[in-house]
Formats: sequence, C-alpha cells, structure tokens
Amino acid sequence: MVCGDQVEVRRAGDGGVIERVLPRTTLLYRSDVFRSKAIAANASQVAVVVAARPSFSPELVQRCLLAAEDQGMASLIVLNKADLPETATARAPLEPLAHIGYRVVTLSAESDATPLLPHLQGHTTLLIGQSGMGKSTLVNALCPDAAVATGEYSEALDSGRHTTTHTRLHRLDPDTALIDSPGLQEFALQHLDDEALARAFVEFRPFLGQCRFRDCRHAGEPGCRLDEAVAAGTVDPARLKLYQTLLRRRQGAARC
Ligand SMILES: Nc1nc2c(ncn2[C@@H]2O[C@H](COP(=O)(O)OP(=O)(O)OP(=O)(O)O)[C@@H](O)[C@H]2O)c(=O)[nH]1
Ligand SMILES: [Mg+2]
Ligand SMILES: [Zn+2]
Repeated sequence: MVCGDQVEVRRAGDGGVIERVLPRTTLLYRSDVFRSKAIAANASQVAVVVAARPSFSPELVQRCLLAAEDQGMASLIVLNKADLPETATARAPLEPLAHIGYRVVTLSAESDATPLLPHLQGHTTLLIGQSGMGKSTLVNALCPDAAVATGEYSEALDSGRHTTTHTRLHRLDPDTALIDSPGLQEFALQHLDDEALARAFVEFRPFLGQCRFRDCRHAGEPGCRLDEAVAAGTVDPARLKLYQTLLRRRQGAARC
C-alpha cells in the first residue's frame, strides 16, 4: 500500500481489517536500475516545489514533471520563498518550462500561500521536491490542523535536512487534499520505456510518429521531425538534449 490508496475495510472488534486496495487512478513512482519506489497513489496533480535557497536542480524538476506526464497527472511548479532577493534569478531556469505551458506559481509559504489555492481546488496534489524547499511549510500554511514539522536547511551544505520522513495526505476540504512527501535527492525514470519517455515531453507530442523512420529514436537520425522542430525554434534544444540523455541512460542500464 502507498499513501493515497483507497481501501475497503471490514470492521473487526474495535479496529478494522483492510480487505481490498481499490484500483488506482494514478501511481507516481521513481525508479533506478536497482529498485523502484512508489511515492503516492491516486494523486491527480503534482506540484514540484523549488526555492532560491537551498539551490535546486532544474533537471530534477523536469524529471518529476515527466513522471507526472507519464501518469496523465496535471502538474505545476511552486517557486517558494519569494521573500528571498535571489528569487528572480532562481526563476530563470524555470522560464523554458513556463514557455512549454507549465504553471509557475511564485509565493512565500511563510507569509502568504493563498496564490496556490485556486490551483489546488478539487485536486489531490502531491508536493514533491528537494529537501528544504518548503513543502511542509506549505502544508502548514494551507491546512492549519496539520502542524507538521519543518526544518532549517544547512547553509554549509546548501541542502535541506530531510525533515519529513513519511508521505502523508492532509485534507483541505472534501474534494481537495495535499500530500506532503520527504525531500528527494534524485528521481530516476527507468520505468519509462523509450516511447513513454518521448510522450512525457509534452511539447514533442505533435511531432511523434512523423519522423522519416518509423522507429526514429530522435537521437540524430536523418529526417527527424524533432531535429527540424529544434531548427525551427519550436522545440527547446535543451529539452531534446535532456531526452537524449535520459534515453542513453536507459540503454546503458539495459546493457548492464
Ligand atoms: N524565507 C523563507 N523561508 C521559508 C519559506 N517557506 C519555508 N521556509 C523555510 O525553509 C526551511 C525548510 O522548510 P520545510 O517546509 O521543512 O521544507 P521541506 O521541503 O518540507 O523539507 P523536507 O521535509 O526535508 O523535504 C524552513 O526553515 C522553513 O522555515 C518562505 O516562504 N520563505
Ligand atoms: Mg517536509
Ligand atoms: Zn525523430
């Protein structure tokens, strides 16, 4: 079972026995060659939380978004700690993602988290991201009953201290919930096959199936429509490069 699972329970004395886990609408998980780890079930949306301090990895943000796309989940980016002066600089690497269509909500969880509310209504949103970005602070701001622990990050290490250790769902109203999760250091996507990986890049979708070779892997083959889209300025070359890096990593792993 995973956080967010819905179950049928049979009463037994003072307690209950879980009889059945109901089918999941979504299951977000990350995986590397050695293991895969389910993070949450039945979330309808992923909010990747980032901040100027500690610094964040734009590639990790993209990996989270790709995993969400693969599961057909909505996704957005929360740029937290807007009170920090470096926030404008921190936004720069998110611009290409905003350009593709990802919502970027800038706010300060410590002073006002309400700009996020309209994006949450009716969703079960999984908050995900590196340690110290302010996921739990957001939960506390939006669900006052939650009272979850938050922790100072380490300036010396430029990272959080992994304060949250369990994934937990907090209900805002009958239709809306937030899932807090422990900070991530990595997010591998070994569970996506080549085709799923290409489809997870939303802006690639109009071009898929249009290349000269039907089995084009978009890795430099002649007549590749994605190369043409890059040349035409429609697709960001950095995104195609990320796709190719992830593809190579999968192939490398498959050979092990
Ligand atoms: N300046 C500023 N600091 C914030 C803000 N939101 C959170 N913080 C601080 O950032 C630190 C980390 O916050 P947490 O909420 O524990 O971060 P987390 O993402 O839950 O971290 P993990 O549980 O380790 O994954 C704490 O010291 C918070 O007080 C904000 O809007 N502005
Ligand atoms: Mg936390
Ligand atoms: Zn191609």
